[in-house]
Amino acid sequence: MKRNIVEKILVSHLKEGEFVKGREIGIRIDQTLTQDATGTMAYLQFEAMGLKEIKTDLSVSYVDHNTVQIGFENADDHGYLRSVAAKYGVVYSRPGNGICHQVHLERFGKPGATLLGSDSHTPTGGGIGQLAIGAGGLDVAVAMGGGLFYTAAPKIYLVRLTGGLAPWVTAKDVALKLLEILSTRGNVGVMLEYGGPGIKKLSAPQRATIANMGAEMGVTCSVFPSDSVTKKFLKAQGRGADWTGLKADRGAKYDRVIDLDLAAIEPLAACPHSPGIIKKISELEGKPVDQVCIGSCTNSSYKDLMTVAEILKGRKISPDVSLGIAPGSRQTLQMLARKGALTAMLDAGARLLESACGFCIGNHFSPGSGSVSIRTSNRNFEGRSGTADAQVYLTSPEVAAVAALTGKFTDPRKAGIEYPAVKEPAAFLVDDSMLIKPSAGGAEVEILHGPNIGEPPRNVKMPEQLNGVTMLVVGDKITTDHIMPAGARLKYRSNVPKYAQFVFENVDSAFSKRCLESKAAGAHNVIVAGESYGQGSSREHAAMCPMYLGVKAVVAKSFERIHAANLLNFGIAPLTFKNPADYASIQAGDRLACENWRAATAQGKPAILKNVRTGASIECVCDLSARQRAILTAGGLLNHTTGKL
Ligand code: MIC
Ligand code: SF4
Repeated sequence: MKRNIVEKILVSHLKEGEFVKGREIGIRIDQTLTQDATGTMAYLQFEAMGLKEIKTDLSVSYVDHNTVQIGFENADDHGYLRSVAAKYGVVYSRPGNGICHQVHLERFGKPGATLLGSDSHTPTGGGIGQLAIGAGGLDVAVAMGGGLFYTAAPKIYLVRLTGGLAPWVTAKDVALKLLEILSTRGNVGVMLEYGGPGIKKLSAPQRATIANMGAEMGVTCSVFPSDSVTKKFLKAQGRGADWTGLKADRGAKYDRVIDLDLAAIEPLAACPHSPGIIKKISELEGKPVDQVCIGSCTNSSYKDLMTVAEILKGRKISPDVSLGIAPGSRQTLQMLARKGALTAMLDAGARLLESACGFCIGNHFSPGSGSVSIRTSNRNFEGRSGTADAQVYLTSPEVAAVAALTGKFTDPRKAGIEYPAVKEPAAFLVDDSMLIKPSAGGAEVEILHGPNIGEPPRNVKMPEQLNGVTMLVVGDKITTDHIMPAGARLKYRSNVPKYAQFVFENVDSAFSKRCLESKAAGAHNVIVAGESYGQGSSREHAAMCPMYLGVKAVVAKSFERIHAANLLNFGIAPLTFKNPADYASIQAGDRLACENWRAATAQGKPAILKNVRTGASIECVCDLSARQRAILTAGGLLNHTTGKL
């Protein structure tokens, strides 16, 4: 049988189910990654399930999100993560070592292997032919304990690239172009595979940039073939032995083919407030810019930042612009330092930021009120930068660097700057001293629990009947940043009762209090939403904290993949309207009752919600596998899995 790359990897890891499109399959996970903001809960849940050691080939715990360390909470989390890693056999990447996806690509990713990460941009690893998937922390904890990862056998689209990129046009522009084609919704259950003659001209980090932003399209993952380009990259990382070739069989089938001529792409930008609102830079030309941030897991590899340094070299940034640069990894930073590139950046007026997520998650470097910020990251959701009314645009590092010089959106092809011819290095600087490998005697390690680190909350079994009250009605494309803000609130990730105070903080600041009162009165809280609920991050707190607030169901027109899985993992039913027009008939405060609630969800039957105010019966679908229904009725995956692995 002729197989494409995605099928080859899935089939070679298949442990449960039949490989039939749309059916649930269980696959073995070879590698996992966690980052600190999702990691503390993932390891607390790992412990709560009674697991004693990891069963994967490799698990790595990165510290990259919460590194600002205002107060004791972040450093306490780092201490917990470091001790728990030593105890259970996990590699610990110290704060300062870089952003998980960039470091994993450099030091650990392997073509043909599966990687599950508690971060939505885990698919970055697809740049070197890894089947890399983002998931909630609890799914990652289960995979670390040897449990399977379940997903629907996907629809597989081929993106066939032809031609080559013109000077000043970059991998970021390819990702933005694909966002224009595929948009940020409607791609649940899709895995992207890249092919065609155009890929030969894309380096491994360029491919990783493209794979990274598949997360914004809502696809499960994006995979490139593993070829001579991949081999060269791994060799340059001193990891030639990790290479294996991987390509689609001639004549392999796809559900859809998207043809893209690289030569026809222009420098692009995603405009406020969605990665899917794409314009040409030439259309934005002249618009004043207040802030430029270069970095993040999308665009801060060695070549990205060397190119930025070359653009800045011998020039000064505009007096009206604040420029921050965060190299994606310590490897990149050390190489920039040795090459004198940091000098060029600092001389131009750049502010050097830590090798971490930082500005991307609104953890610092928030722009001024109403100001325009150009960022090389992957998400520009409203308020994510930490400034509610900032206008955030996403571009390539090249466009960002030129704008920092001119103080306005500038088509880089017309800026009078020669395109810097930076090459990928033949050998990267390899210094793994900030990766702490577990040693023997883990059982003796004492786990450090700071006062901000609580127990993971457990849900109760699904109630027999739903005594629902609509706590909130929201529209389309609600992101997990709307549901569970990060930024300044990020430090409460290990303290659910505290973090739960901020659920929907920027949408309806009374939400949390109202939910707790309603829960105390014995009601079951319900959220009603439009299309594509739960876009963006993998943060399971966007389900865990609503669970803590007594939310039992979210009724939406449609859901995004990771968030729907997280809702289920915490015993919240992700229901879709049979008739989307019913959405408009529900108001905040409406009582939604369902008599056969547990039976309906347990048996996969439609749930009929009776709106007590209008008398209408609203048919909702809960399209789940038998395994998922068992998780839901148990009140979530923690209850369902404890004692079973
Ligand atoms: C993000 O980019 O939104 C994050 C912060 O990396 C999240 C993870 C988190 O919320 O901790 C993600 O992408 O999954
Ligand atoms: Fe970090 Fe931003 Fe990447 Fe998320 S998207 S992992 S916050 S750099």
